[in-house]
Amino acid sequence: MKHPKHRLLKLALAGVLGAGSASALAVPTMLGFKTYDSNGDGKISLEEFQAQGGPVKAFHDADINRDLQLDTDELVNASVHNERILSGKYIEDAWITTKVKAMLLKNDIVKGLSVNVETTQSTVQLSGWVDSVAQIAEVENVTRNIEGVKHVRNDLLIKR
Ligand SMILES: [Ca+2]
Ligand SMILES: [Ca+2]
Repeated sequence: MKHPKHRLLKLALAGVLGAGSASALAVPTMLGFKTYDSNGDGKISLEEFQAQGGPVKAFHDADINRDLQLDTDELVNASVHNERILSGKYIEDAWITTKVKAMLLKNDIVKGLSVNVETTQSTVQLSGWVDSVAQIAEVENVTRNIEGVKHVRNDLLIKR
């Protein structure tokens, strides 16, 4: 049984992450910022990104502050991320698991909870019991910000 609020939160997060095509991850970053920024406003919109053949999912992955625009830093990050994928340099799953656990321990909002962390091919699976929706969000937030984490599966539940 899933707590209704938990479900709502998951839906909200899914909305933020966008419903783009999950296929091609490749970002044609070799083109450079100015090639993308066709209207010259210093930011790359989704339309501009797609016009150069950039996949929707890559755009959302790269848009760290989620303002639906890519700035230079975000494009550079996407580029680095992309090169890692292309060269097969995945950050090791065990390292990610260790790092997530360490960061959760340091976090005042969620420390002391028994959160299970498992990583498979850079996807982190979270499970266990917490006390509130805020804690679910915080655990997910902490996890997403760990370097090398590509996806988070959040199956945390709220204790009754
Ligand atoms: Ca622009
Ligand atoms: Ca942005």
